[in-house]
Amino acid sequence: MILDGKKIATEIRGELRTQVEALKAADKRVPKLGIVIVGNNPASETYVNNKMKACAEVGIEAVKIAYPAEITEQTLLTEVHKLNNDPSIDGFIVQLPLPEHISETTILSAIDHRKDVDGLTPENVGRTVQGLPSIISATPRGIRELLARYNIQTEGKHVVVIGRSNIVGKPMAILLMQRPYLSLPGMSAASLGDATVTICHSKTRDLKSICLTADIIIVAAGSPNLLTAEMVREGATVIDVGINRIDDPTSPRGYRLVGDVDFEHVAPKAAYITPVPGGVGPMTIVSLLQNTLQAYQLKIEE
Ligand code: NAD
Ligand code: L34
Repeated sequence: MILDGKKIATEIRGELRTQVEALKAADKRVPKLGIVIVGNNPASETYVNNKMKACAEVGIEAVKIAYPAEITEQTLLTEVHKLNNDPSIDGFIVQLPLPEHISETTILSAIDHRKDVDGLTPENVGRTVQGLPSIISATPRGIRELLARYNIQTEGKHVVVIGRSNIVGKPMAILLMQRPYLSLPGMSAASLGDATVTICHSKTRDLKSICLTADIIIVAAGSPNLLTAEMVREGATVIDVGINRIDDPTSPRGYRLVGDVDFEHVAPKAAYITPVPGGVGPMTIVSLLQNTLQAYQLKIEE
């Protein structure tokens, strides 16, 4: 069965829209998101445009703050401080990757954790690890929501996460191994967590044997066809996070998108599988909107 992230994300946007409408009806201001983008990476531009569109649909105000690739780290830091101190902004993100001469750690660490709607600051990551209320990074939050909405339980399951990035692999593994007391506003009630998690990466030996013992495989490596049919147990659930552009002169854009999974051969064996596009990507975007509403609600409670 296909896990239809596009459809679920549309449903959640509908729910968010209702919540924003209720704010308007009560004469409250609407949440406002800032999106910082540096340079002109075409993939980043697509993602940021998708984020702006989703905000508009839901009624969240969004501002795009674009800088040329040559911006210095110091100037970008000043911009981050401005957004931290701007009372009209509830949350903001700095779209990654940044140009080589700018340290992602330096920039992300400078974001006020209360406005860190990407959940990437050390404060939010640390709070997530300790099971404290936190803002959770959009992609892991979206994957958890997708599993929850399809009623896929994780308790006692063996989950294999391929990839150890700060944005996907690490926080995903933490969320799924956690005791499920961490319930967030807007989250489904389904008990998610309590899994036995194995994290694999580029130095892992015998990935195939490890994957064959998995009930759920989450692949976030950025490598087309990394997960093939002989690595997947019959009846497993497969979540494909990878987004890879493959040249394709027959396609109007000149490329097509594929994930990290050999979808054609894996899908017949999998109980559930996400497609690319239309799987995890749209869930990432809607999770950012949920995080923005969460930051807004916490701010007005202060
Ligand atoms: P990354 O690109 O920073 O790092 C890749 C990770 O995969 C590393 O930890 C590496 O150890 C591991 N890896 C690479 N090759 C491997 C192999 N052969 N075997 C085992 N492990 C291997 O990670 P990222 O930023 O999480 O991105 C991963 C992919 O997910 C990219 O394609 C990215 O575009 C995509 N992505 C998609 C979304 C979404 O919403 N759909 C969100 C974030 C990232
Ligand atoms: N700071 N940087 C920060 N936060 C993030 O959460 C991201 N990410 C990743 C890259 N850098 C980031 C995203 O937003 C990847 N990512 C992302 C967002 C949206 C989509 C994919 C990745 C998406 O919309 N995917 C569509 C297809 C898009 C297309 O046509 O290219 C899908 O259906 O998968």
